[in-house]
Amino acid sequence: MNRLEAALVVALLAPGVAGAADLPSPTGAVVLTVSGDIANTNNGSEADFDMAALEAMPGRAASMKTPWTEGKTAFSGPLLRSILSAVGARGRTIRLVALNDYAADIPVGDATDLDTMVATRMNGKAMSVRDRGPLFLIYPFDQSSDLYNEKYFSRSV
Ligand SMILES: Nc1nc2c(c(=O)[nH]1)N[C@H]1C(S)=C(S)[C@@H](COP(=O)(O)O)O[C@H]1N2
Ligand SMILES: [Mo]
Repeated sequence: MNRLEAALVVALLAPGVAGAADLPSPTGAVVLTVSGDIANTNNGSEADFDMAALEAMPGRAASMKTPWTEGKTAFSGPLLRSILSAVGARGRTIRLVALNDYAADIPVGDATDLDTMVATRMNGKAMSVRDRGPLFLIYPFDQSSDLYNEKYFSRSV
Protein backbone atom coordinates (compact mmCIF):
# COMPACT_ATOMS: atom_id res chain seq x y z
CA MET A 1 0.00 0.00 0.00
CA ASN A 2 1.41 3.42 -0.89
CA ARG A 3 1.40 6.44 1.36
CA LEU A 4 -1.81 7.99 -0.08
CA GLU A 5 -3.88 4.85 0.46
CA ALA A 6 -2.66 4.55 4.02
CA ALA A 7 -3.69 8.14 4.78
CA LEU A 8 -7.25 7.49 3.50
CA VAL A 9 -7.67 4.45 5.72
CA VAL A 10 -6.71 6.42 8.82
CA ALA A 11 -9.07 9.26 7.97
CA LEU A 12 -12.04 6.88 7.64
CA LEU A 13 -11.30 5.02 10.84
CA ALA A 14 -10.67 8.09 12.98
CA PRO A 15 -14.33 8.83 13.92
CA GLY A 16 -14.78 5.27 15.19
CA VAL A 17 -11.64 5.50 17.27
CA ALA A 18 -12.94 8.74 18.82
CA GLY A 19 -16.11 6.95 19.92
CA ALA A 20 -18.67 9.14 18.17
CA ALA A 21 -20.94 7.07 15.94
CA ASP A 22 -24.40 7.08 14.49
CA LEU A 23 -26.58 4.34 15.91
CA PRO A 24 -28.49 2.10 13.51
CA SER A 25 -32.08 3.23 12.96
CA PRO A 26 -34.73 1.00 14.52
CA THR A 27 -36.85 -1.07 12.14
CA GLY A 28 -39.35 -2.25 14.75
CA ALA A 29 -41.50 -0.28 17.19
CA VAL A 30 -39.49 2.19 19.26
CA VAL A 31 -39.69 1.17 22.93
CA LEU A 32 -36.92 3.35 24.36
CA THR A 33 -35.87 6.90 23.56
CA VAL A 34 -32.74 8.32 25.12
CA SER A 35 -32.12 12.07 25.09
CA GLY A 36 -29.81 14.46 26.88
CA ASP A 37 -26.04 14.53 27.06
CA ILE A 38 -25.33 11.71 24.61
CA ALA A 39 -22.78 11.37 21.83
CA ASN A 40 -24.53 8.82 19.60
CA THR A 41 -27.94 9.40 18.07
CA ASN A 42 -30.19 8.07 15.30
CA ASN A 43 -33.17 10.47 15.38
CA GLY A 44 -32.19 14.12 15.56
CA SER A 45 -30.68 14.65 18.99
CA GLU A 46 -32.17 11.43 20.37
CA ALA A 47 -31.36 7.73 20.31
CA ASP A 48 -34.27 5.38 19.62
CA PHE A 49 -34.22 1.64 20.25
CA ASP A 50 -36.50 -1.20 19.25
CA MET A 51 -36.69 -4.52 21.10
CA ALA A 52 -34.27 -6.26 18.71
CA ALA A 53 -31.60 -3.61 19.28
CA LEU A 54 -31.99 -3.83 23.06
CA GLU A 55 -31.89 -7.63 23.08
CA ALA A 56 -28.69 -7.64 20.99
CA MET A 57 -26.78 -5.67 23.66
CA PRO A 58 -24.74 -7.21 26.48
CA GLY A 59 -27.30 -8.13 29.11
CA ARG A 60 -28.19 -10.48 31.88
CA ALA A 61 -30.79 -13.06 32.74
CA ALA A 62 -31.60 -13.81 36.35
CA SER A 63 -34.37 -15.12 38.56
CA MET A 64 -35.33 -13.25 41.67
CA LYS A 65 -38.03 -12.36 44.14
CA THR A 66 -39.60 -8.94 43.53
CA PRO A 67 -42.40 -6.99 45.23
CA TRP A 68 -44.35 -7.02 41.96
CA THR A 69 -44.42 -10.72 41.17
CA GLU A 70 -45.40 -14.00 42.81
CA GLY A 71 -42.52 -16.30 43.69
CA LYS A 72 -39.21 -16.31 41.85
CA THR A 73 -39.44 -14.57 38.51
CA ALA A 74 -37.02 -14.66 35.58
CA PHE A 75 -36.03 -11.38 33.94
CA SER A 76 -33.75 -10.74 30.99
CA GLY A 77 -32.61 -7.74 29.01
CA PRO A 78 -29.68 -5.43 28.34
CA LEU A 79 -27.69 -4.06 31.23
CA LEU A 80 -28.42 -0.38 31.79
CA ARG A 81 -24.72 0.32 31.33
CA SER A 82 -24.82 -1.28 27.86
CA ILE A 83 -27.41 1.30 26.83
CA LEU A 84 -25.44 4.18 28.35
CA SER A 85 -22.39 2.96 26.49
CA ALA A 86 -24.28 2.61 23.18
CA VAL A 87 -25.50 6.20 23.33
CA GLY A 88 -22.21 7.56 24.64
CA ALA A 89 -23.87 8.96 27.77
CA ARG A 90 -21.94 11.65 29.61
CA GLY A 91 -24.35 12.74 32.35
CA ARG A 92 -24.44 11.79 36.02
CA THR A 93 -28.14 11.31 36.54
CA ILE A 94 -30.58 9.25 34.53
CA ARG A 95 -34.20 10.36 34.43
CA LEU A 96 -36.41 7.43 33.57
CA VAL A 97 -39.92 8.24 32.43
CA ALA A 98 -42.53 5.50 32.01
CA LEU A 99 -45.59 5.34 29.78
CA ASN A 100 -47.77 6.32 32.76
CA ASP A 101 -45.52 9.39 33.29
CA TYR A 102 -44.11 7.92 36.47
CA ALA A 103 -40.51 9.20 36.63
CA ALA A 104 -37.46 8.52 38.75
CA ASP A 105 -34.01 10.11 38.78
CA ILE A 106 -31.28 7.59 39.43
CA PRO A 107 -27.51 8.06 39.68
CA VAL A 108 -25.37 6.66 36.85
CA GLY A 109 -23.67 4.61 39.58
CA ASP A 110 -26.77 2.38 39.63
CA ALA A 111 -25.77 1.37 36.09
CA THR A 112 -22.00 1.22 36.53
CA ASP A 113 -21.74 -0.30 40.03
CA LEU A 114 -24.76 -2.61 39.82
CA ASP A 115 -25.93 -5.12 37.24
CA THR A 116 -29.14 -3.19 36.74
CA MET A 117 -30.98 -4.35 33.64
CA VAL A 118 -33.65 -2.93 31.40
CA ALA A 119 -35.77 -6.05 31.29
CA THR A 120 -37.41 -6.83 27.96
CA ARG A 121 -38.79 -10.18 29.12
CA MET A 122 -40.38 -11.64 32.21
CA ASN A 123 -40.40 -15.44 32.41
CA GLY A 124 -39.18 -15.46 28.82
CA LYS A 125 -42.05 -13.43 27.43
CA ALA A 126 -42.39 -9.83 26.30
CA MET A 127 -44.27 -7.72 28.88
CA SER A 128 -47.48 -5.99 27.93
CA VAL A 129 -48.11 -2.46 29.15
CA ARG A 130 -50.69 -3.96 31.54
CA ASP A 131 -47.92 -6.21 32.82
CA ARG A 132 -45.63 -3.21 33.58
CA GLY A 133 -44.01 -3.45 30.15
CA PRO A 134 -42.71 -3.12 27.60
CA LEU A 135 -39.57 -2.33 29.63
CA PHE A 136 -38.98 -2.66 33.36
CA LEU A 137 -35.85 -1.42 35.13
CA ILE A 138 -34.82 -4.36 37.29
CA TYR A 139 -32.17 -4.04 39.99
CA PRO A 140 -30.11 -7.17 40.80
CA PHE A 141 -32.29 -8.11 43.76
CA ASP A 142 -30.83 -11.62 43.41
CA GLN A 143 -27.30 -10.32 44.03
CA SER A 144 -27.80 -8.06 47.05
CA SER A 145 -30.45 -7.96 49.76
CA ASP A 146 -29.37 -4.34 50.41
CA LEU A 147 -31.38 -3.41 47.32
CA TYR A 148 -34.64 -4.92 48.55
CA ASN A 149 -36.18 -1.74 49.91
CA GLU A 150 -38.35 1.21 48.95
CA LYS A 151 -35.38 3.28 47.73
CA TYR A 152 -34.76 0.83 44.89
CA PHE A 153 -38.40 -0.19 44.43
CA SER A 154 -39.21 3.44 43.66
CA ARG A 155 -36.41 3.49 41.04
CA SER A 156 -37.80 0.35 39.39
CA VAL A 157 -39.60 2.21 36.62
N1 LIG B 1 -44.03 2.69 35.41
C1 LIG B 1 -44.15 2.81 36.73
N2 LIG B 1 -43.16 2.29 37.51
C2 LIG B 1 -43.22 2.42 38.85
C3 LIG B 1 -44.24 3.12 39.48
C4 LIG B 1 -45.27 3.63 38.62
O1 LIG B 1 -46.25 4.24 39.07
N3 LIG B 1 -45.18 3.45 37.27
N4 LIG B 1 -44.20 3.30 40.86
C5 LIG B 1 -42.88 3.10 41.53
C6 LIG B 1 -42.90 3.10 42.99
S1 LIG B 1 -42.83 4.57 43.82
C7 LIG B 1 -42.88 1.93 43.69
S2 LIG B 1 -42.78 1.85 45.38
C8 LIG B 1 -43.09 0.69 43.00
C9 LIG B 1 -44.49 0.35 43.43
O2 LIG B 1 -44.89 -0.86 42.87
P1 LIG B 1 -46.40 -1.29 43.19
O3 LIG B 1 -47.28 -0.17 42.68
O4 LIG B 1 -46.57 -2.56 42.46
O5 LIG B 1 -46.48 -1.45 44.68
O6 LIG B 1 -43.00 0.78 41.57
C10 LIG B 1 -42.25 1.84 41.03
N5 LIG B 1 -42.24 1.83 39.59
MO1 LIG C 1 -43.01 4.07 46.12
